[in-house]
Amino acid sequence: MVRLASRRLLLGTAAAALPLPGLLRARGGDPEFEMKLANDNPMSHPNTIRQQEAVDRIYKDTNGRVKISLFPNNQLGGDTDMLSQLRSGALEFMSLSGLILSTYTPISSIYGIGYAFPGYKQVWQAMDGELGGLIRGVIGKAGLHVFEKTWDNGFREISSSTHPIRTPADLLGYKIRVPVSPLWTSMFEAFGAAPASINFNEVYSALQTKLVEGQENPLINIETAKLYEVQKYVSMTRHMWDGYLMLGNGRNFASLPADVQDLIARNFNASGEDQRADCAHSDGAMRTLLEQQGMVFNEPDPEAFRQVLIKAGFYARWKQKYGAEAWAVLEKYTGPIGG
Ligand code: X2X
Repeated sequence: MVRLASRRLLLGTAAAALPLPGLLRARGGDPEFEMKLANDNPMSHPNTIRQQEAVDRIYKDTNGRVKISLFPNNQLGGDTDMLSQLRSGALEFMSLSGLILSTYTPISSIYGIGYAFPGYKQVWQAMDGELGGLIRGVIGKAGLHVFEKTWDNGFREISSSTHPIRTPADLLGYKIRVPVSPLWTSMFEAFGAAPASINFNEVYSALQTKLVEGQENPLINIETAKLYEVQKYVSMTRHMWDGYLMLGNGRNFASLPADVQDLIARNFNASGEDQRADCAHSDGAMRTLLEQQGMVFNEPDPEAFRQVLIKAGFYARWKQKYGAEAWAVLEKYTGPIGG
């Protein structure tokens, strides 16, 4: 322990002066722990960039003792596949939407209820506070490790190849891709649309072949996954917020020495905060880029969509599923929902 700490100090001083690649191998030999981290984000997405930074820091701070290799962009499969790998222990770490994880731990989709959060301030208060704590508690008991800081996915907008979504009526019978999660399907069914559950790694081709007309995602995902090549319109519906939970296989993580666990957690959490900052102000720049690619934007009235969800019994149904207690925790941050 002492030796490691003093090496780290030395490394810190030298690394600050100038980068010395050879120094990373000062310990010599193979890494003591080799693990994998996987995500569903393209190379240029802040998730991939910040996750790479985190694993690089972990490698450096342990003098090469802990090597986590990043597999971005669905290299290890779609989210559903990666989640089974994570659960079995074949994969050690992944970032995943809590809504997709809800096929395993139903409570983890609660933050994605339509039109619940007015903005990021309330989102991060909730996810860093009691709501996030409630979700993380359930996931922890289900055999996964979940790191404290949730990363940002973003507020979601609808893109389309056929027509813009101006009013809820434009969604009637609308063929839209949604991620694999009961909450998403339920919400678009409540709008009267025809949702199809498709993993993100198949979205581009589903749009290209017109299997579906549209999809919904934060602008940063529409841009980095180049969905503008196969979509024309973006309707700024901002219908829900989604985040990425940083997950680990529970058994595997618990078997690591405490100092390694702590170092991994500190680095993932710190990079998560950096990633939030990257995403926070990205919408304006992303919109400009997407407009340059020929996409046409419109701003629908969110209230009209919320009213449809109320009338369809969407909020009442999900309140019952999550339970009044969990719903009350959500409402502490969002104010009354669905009234
Ligand atoms: O699948 C999606 O649409 C994505 C990338 O936003 C999620 O991870 C939920």
